[in-house]
Amino acid sequence: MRRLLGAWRLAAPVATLAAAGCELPNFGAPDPKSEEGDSIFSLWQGFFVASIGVALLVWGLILYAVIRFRRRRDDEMPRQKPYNIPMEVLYTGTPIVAVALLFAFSVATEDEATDLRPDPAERVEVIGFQWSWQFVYPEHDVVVTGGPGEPPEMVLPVGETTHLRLVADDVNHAFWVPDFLSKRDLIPGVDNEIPVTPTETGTYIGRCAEFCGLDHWRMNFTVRVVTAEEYEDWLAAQRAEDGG
Ligand SMILES: [Cu+2]
Repeated sequence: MRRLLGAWRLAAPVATLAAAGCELPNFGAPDPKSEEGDSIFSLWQGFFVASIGVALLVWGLILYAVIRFRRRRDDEMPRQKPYNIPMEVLYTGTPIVAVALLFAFSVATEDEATDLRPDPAERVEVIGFQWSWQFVYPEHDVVVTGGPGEPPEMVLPVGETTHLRLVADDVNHAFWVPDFLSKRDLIPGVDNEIPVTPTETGTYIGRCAEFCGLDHWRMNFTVRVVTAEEYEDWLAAQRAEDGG
């Protein structure tokens, strides 16, 4: 799988060269702000380039058939050829190969983007409830709790891998930070955990992406990515606030 992924990475520059030296566009995706998002972003670009290739091939063949085999005289009956085995093998085999390749790249990317390390720098427990979030930092005795319409803020250190353990308190929710390009459900009774390694400081919007009841739309939060120093300061301030 890793080797396949390497081939995929190689495919991107090749496609770039083909596009006359200009960089591949985002194709509608936001610029990824995490390492996990980077690999998903490459997959998205690869899929888009592949789909453009397929579209050009299909439209080209349609256009060719329409022009080449058009009726030229009123009384003319086109040649009716029932079988063309090589052609049938080709148009059955090509989509199967294309789908298998896209599937393999998807699995490889998913493996990479969801790989849980044995020793993450930080761990945060994310608890979703109707209709907000609670972020628990078990190693630092820090708890951040939001309420409907009062989006809580998760603070993460830049460049470090944090494991987010996703726990649902009542019904299904989904943890989604669009700029990280990844999303995972919170399901009661299911242990879900995702890694996130933010690559840029800043504040990012987060949402619940699973319709979880009447006030689902108010279930927002923010993720603030800060430097290691700011992170320590924030933890200390939170602890002081909780203690007092
Ligand atoms: Cu929800």
